[in-house]
Amino acid sequence: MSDDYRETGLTFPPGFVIGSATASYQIEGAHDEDGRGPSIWDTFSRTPGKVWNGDTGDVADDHYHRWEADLDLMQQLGLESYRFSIAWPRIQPTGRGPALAEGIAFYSRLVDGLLARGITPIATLYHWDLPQALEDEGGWTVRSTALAFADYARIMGEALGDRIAVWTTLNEPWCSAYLGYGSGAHAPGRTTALGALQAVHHLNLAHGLAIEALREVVTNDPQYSITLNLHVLRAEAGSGESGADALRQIDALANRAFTGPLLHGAYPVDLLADTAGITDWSFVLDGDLERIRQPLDVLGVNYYATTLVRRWDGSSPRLMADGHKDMGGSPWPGADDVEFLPQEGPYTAMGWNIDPSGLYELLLALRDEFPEQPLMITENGAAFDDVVTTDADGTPRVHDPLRVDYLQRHFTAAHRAREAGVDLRGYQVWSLLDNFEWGYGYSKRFGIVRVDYDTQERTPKDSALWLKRLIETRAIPAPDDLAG
Ligand code: IFM
Repeated sequence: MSDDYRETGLTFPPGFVIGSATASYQIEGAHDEDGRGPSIWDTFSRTPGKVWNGDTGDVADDHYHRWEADLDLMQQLGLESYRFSIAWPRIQPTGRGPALAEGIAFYSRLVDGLLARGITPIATLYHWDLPQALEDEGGWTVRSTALAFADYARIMGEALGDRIAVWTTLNEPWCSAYLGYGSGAHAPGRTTALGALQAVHHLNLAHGLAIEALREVVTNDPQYSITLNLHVLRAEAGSGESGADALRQIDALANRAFTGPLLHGAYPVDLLADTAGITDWSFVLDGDLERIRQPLDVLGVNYYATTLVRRWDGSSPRLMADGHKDMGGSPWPGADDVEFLPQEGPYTAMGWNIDPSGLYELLLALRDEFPEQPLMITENGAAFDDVVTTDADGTPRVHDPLRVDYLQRHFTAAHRAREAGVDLRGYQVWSLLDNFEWGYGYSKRFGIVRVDYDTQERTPKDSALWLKRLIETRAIPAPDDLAG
């Protein structure tokens, strides 16, 4: 077994679903077509200074118009599954009221197209594009947004609930709550500790209510899930008890604020104590915790990098290398005395450290805490500064050895976790297409397929051909073993 996780030939059994993922605002474009209402990301990206280069999702990858060719591309790459998200404001422009037929028709065609190509549809109901009208009423800081989300989930269950294989309620509620309402790095860009914690609870509640609504209306036998970006935390070597306590505090905010209510039916006692100066959590009403704790057929796990912490003693400026854009507020309510330390490289173009052992550790930790809980990697991938070259015959190529290496090492970690007894059901690479990377606009390319934003031309990168080879052979290929 190699220590660097660069193994080849390890095989994944049939039934381990390998595919790729995207999200609506990041790829669709067509921001004002067919009745789509504005989302918080339309507003945020139009606000000067919020997104690099002033980029918006107005056009993005123009997937709304090119969906059919994109499905063909997925088929050519041999994807077994496609994880996409539904834009709530395409269905309900203000987040309430009757569904727009055009919005439903778009996703219905997409799902039919996937099924016709033998690709399993994994649908996420919320990947951050909240209807702006709901934000104007308080967004995720208020309970009514969770209730509205349940209505929207019901609409989608009625429309697609005969065909979706896996329903994911929320993508990374950590980001929605703490970056959206705490640090201000994400839409809606609000910056209060209380708002962030209210959002945590209302997102958790929205998840529970949505699953209840879906269960009432779907007619097939889907799997229900939520996707979390659980943080793999490490305390600085030698930081002793204070480092361990900093880790515990961040673990409560980052991880257990979600896994606690979702899987144990309670918020962690230490989270409530750590945040007592901000709130008494009286927005958690009787019955909420029962509704949040829904049996999950599969827990979605997104993993990119690790996080290194220690207690800040105030003797020098506080280090905040937590991998998120600094937009003034804090994504860590009540943890102003925790430092986030730079980590050993190598790094991706996001500045995130590459460490496949973190994925392995995370999967094993989940197995230990939730032994009966099946898992799926719903995102893993990397942004790099790709270079386009041209073959002698004029064919464009993107040789992206760093991304291939990243994937090889993380697939190895996933394989090792399975060997160690983790019930890991699949792996969705982030992302199928280069796309709108939130506060960084189009400057960061995560795709295994290059998108030329001037022409919308798609070019599968070497990483896409490597993934295709993996799916064809079921074995981790050598880095230069690319499908033709
Ligand atoms: O692009 C995002 C995605 O929308 C959510 N998870 C992390 C990705 C990379 O930052």
